[in-house]
Amino acid sequence: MRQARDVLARTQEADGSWKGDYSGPLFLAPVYVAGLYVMGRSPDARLRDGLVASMRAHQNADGGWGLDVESPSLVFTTVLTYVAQRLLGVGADDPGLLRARAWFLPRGGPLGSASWGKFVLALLGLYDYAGLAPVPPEPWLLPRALPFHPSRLWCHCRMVYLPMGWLYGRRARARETPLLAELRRELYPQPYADVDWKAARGRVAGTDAYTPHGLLLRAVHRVLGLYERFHSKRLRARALEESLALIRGEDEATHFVCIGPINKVFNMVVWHVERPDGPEVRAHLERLPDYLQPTGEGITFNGYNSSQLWDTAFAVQALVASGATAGARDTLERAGRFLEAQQVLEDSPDAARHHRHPSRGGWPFSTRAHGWPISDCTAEALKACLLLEPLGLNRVPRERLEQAVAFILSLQNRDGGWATYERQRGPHWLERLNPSDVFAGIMVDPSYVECTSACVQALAAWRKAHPEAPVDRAIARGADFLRRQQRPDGSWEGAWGVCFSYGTWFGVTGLVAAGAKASDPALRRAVAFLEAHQREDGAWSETVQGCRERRWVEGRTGHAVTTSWAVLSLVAAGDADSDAARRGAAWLRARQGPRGQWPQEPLAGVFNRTCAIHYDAYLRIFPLWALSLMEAAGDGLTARGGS
Ligand code: LAN
Repeated sequence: MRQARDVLARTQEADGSWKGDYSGPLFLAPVYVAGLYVMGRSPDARLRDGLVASMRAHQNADGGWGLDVESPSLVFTTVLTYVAQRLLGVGADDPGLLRARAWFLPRGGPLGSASWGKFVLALLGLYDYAGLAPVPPEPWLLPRALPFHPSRLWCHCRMVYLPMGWLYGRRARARETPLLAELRRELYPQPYADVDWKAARGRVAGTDAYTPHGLLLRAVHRVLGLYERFHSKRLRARALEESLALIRGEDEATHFVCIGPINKVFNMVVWHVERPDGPEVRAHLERLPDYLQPTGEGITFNGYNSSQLWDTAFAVQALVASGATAGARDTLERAGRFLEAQQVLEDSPDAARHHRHPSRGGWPFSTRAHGWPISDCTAEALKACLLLEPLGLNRVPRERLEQAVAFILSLQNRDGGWATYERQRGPHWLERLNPSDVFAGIMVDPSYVECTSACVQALAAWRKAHPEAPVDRAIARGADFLRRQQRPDGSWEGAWGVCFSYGTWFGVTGLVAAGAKASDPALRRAVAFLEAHQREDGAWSETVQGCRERRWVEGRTGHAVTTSWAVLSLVAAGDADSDAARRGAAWLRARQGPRGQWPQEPLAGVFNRTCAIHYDAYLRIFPLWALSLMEAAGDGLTARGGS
């Protein structure tokens, strides 16, 4: 534990945060490269070499690229990565690219790609707009009260389709170059002029079709296709204007960071088309490096501008659990300053106009500049502050903690749970209109076990410090939601971490925070579930394939992060002295390397059920946390004298 604590202390940034690698998805860097190319720009030599090296490092044995660094090949990412490398100057005769072509040509090339890939290719002039399922900007002009108004979509989804709609409405397209003409010859199994674009609209290769298009979506696409043929120019102009105003609002509210990597690039391209070299383009370019991530293999594009706040809030909780000794005090002090500096202190400008929920008091996932606070990030930060308070290290004043509580309360859904950034706005059936092919659960922001548990825990911690706080009902409703979400086998399915071990950790800790006793049948069922999945060697192990298949899928070896979540769940459920918990802790100790680190293992994060993402700091945080709680619970096996 001392060594693990030293590792955390050593890897803290000067600003008090932990800033781990947040890469993993493989569709982000190619979109970035394509965006730059549309803007007539290219990265400098160092960046170019880093990007190419990283892409090469993640090519699968079959010649393709996966949705993320661990997934099997998709046409979407394979074609985009091929194009990105060509745009970065790699020759068509490059052995890696030859293998890629051999993989994607039999699958139809761009014609088999998931929809976002086709869109990016259309921007480059490598795919005809007639071959896209329509994404017109007009829906933004519909009455807000309609259940399918775009403002009701999950914020990540609507922020991607917002600039897409604008670019689609303008049929924006890169200036033609000889390289693009070559690419049109390289990408397709048939001559470009012979492609049947209308037939290409609904086509998608089996590898890319995770979320099939149902009847409803196909009907909507037919209607939109008709509209596209006969649309009014005036209405289009108004819709473009409205979209641009909302794009500007997003840019300003996020200081040009944008909510995520995709809308960051698309918004930047929008401004390039609207006002080349204008102030918006310059502001966007300045914030681009925020997303770049150097890795052991090269340089890539992160899934967010960072995961700093999230990692820091967890690191504080692990360090406090490990006993805030003199050594950890400085570390915690700096972390406390970081938490203080990242709270969002004001609502975003003209919030209602831009369909934004009030932000004041919340914490974001990354940094304050990002400007989009999240329910569970606020909850974890609040928990961390409340742990720092008795140590004299919390720097957030009482009034601002109250604002955080109010922010959390304002986000509770009618079903008692919490979604991510906003209250649930759209009906569940909206999910049937998901046109992404490769993602699930992108249309609606419903209540999640993780967000709900974190909010319940934070409110319970707040109530402990301030027994008069009016949060009882919110906690009880949250706990009810958690109980309803438990599966018959005793587990909870996680949405943002891999997978049932992650969800179950939140399910258990949420119920316990709300007052569930160790004898509670829900907790007993959860314990039984975890025990049933413990390996011979005492570890637990889950892979992202389990998120895709929605069942427990074991990896080849035990995973320290999975094992930590299981041990943390057992301790919370009152089973710290069980055989299962002891064997789990013993495995964790044996797995720790000589310098206090746990060896790299498969990615532990996920989004939208299919894409894995790297939470670099988890390996430094969760084993320490789990061992600390075991030690505190009196596990005779831990090296007591040494900590
Ligand atoms: C994230 C990162 C943080 C994450 C937690 C706070 C951990 C979670 O508890 C709630 C959901 C949230 C906020 C989350 C949602 C999906 C995100 C934004 C990401 C995984 C980071 C990247 C991903 C985003 C959607 C990637 C871009 C791709 C699209 C499909 C738009």
